Amino acid sequence: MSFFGKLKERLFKSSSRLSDGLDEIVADQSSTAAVAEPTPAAPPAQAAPQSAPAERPVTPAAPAARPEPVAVAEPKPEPEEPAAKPGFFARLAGAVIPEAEQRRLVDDEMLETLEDLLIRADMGVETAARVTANIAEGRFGRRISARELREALAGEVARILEPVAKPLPIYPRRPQVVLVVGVNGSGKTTTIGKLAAQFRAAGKKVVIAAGDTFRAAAVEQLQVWGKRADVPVLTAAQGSDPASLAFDALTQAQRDGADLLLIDTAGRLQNRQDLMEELAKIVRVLRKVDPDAPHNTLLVLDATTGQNALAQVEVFRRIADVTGLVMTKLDGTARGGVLVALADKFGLPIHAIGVGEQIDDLAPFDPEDFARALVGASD
Ligand SMILES: Nc1nc2c(ncn2[C@@H]2O[C@H](COP(=O)(O)OP(=O)(O)OP(=O)(O)O)[C@@H](O)[C@H]2O)c(=O)[nH]1
Ligand SMILES: [Mg+2]
Repeated sequence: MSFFGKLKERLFKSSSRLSDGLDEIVADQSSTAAVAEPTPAAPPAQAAPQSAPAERPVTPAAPAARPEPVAVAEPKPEPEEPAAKPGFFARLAGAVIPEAEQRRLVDDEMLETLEDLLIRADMGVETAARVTANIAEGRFGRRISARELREALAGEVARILEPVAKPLPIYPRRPQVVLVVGVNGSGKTTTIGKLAAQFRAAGKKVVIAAGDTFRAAAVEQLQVWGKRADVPVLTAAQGSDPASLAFDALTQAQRDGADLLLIDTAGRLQNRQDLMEELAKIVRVLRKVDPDAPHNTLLVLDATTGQNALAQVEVFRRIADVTGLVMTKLDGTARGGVLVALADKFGLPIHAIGVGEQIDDLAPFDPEDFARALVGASD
């Protein structure tokens, strides 16, 4: 399967939520404004078409016996309106009438529904408003199909993501020190294992430092990944100072002529001041060996935390001078839109995304593929 296919399949929850929502917006002809105007003659003025004539559904009466499409893994968010409304039948009709035939007037009501949908997809209030305004531009007062809406949205999302999609840069300087930070369980250790395997496969000499000295299990977990990736894992006694392990690891990596040193750290909640100070200490100690280290500080974010990811970026950026993001667990969450909010708000590079627990489930971040997968657009 192409990576796009895999991404789309993995992002199923996010894209099905958004995609279904887009279909519903267009199929919902209950609005008085959703009138069949023969041609999109209306000027793109922001004045709402108050004088819109009475409702005239575009779609013929639906064969109501048709079941709803089944490809929905979770309850659809239906906040505003009761189910038994003209839009409901229009939606049923959507199952039999080709998508291209259904069009919906882009008016204030439609745009408001779209904005709500984007907020529910975790894009954040500001980003959702901006995206909606951009979609309105040049389309207001015109009639749009679900496919066109999906394409327009994919375009807007890709435009936001484009500037931040950057693979982890590799510098000529050796060893390049990559410090990996994040809250508990965000996927740091797994991401290190995946990165190690990929860089190893690309011919780099990689060393991992098991900087999470709190949990014995953390070291074992990293050793398993090290074995899978065929990369040595440097460890220290449980409970020992992670900064001193980082120091030793960098000295050894220099001695061994390693290309990359990946340093795992313990998960730390952003409100634990002591743990945050420990992180700052790791950085200070690394700089004693190499004033430019760490060359990259990756913040690993769990997509399932939704909007909380934004707060995590703010705190970690203050403490650890974050240079880039990795977002994990985009499979199995309906909150993939948070990545758009992150890109829009911080502009930090997004190096990779995690779409599963296996070694090859870390992919470079391709903005166009991601945008299309997120909104459920076709390949
Ligand atoms: N579905 C899915 N699971 C993931 C992904 N990345 C990590 N995980 C899982 O998330 C859980 C936590 O991952 P870890 O890598 O241990 O997270 P961590 O940040 O090192 O956790 P702590 O060291 O406890 O702070 C594990 O069960 C991983 O298998 C991903 O992209 N998709
Ligand atoms: Mg860990």
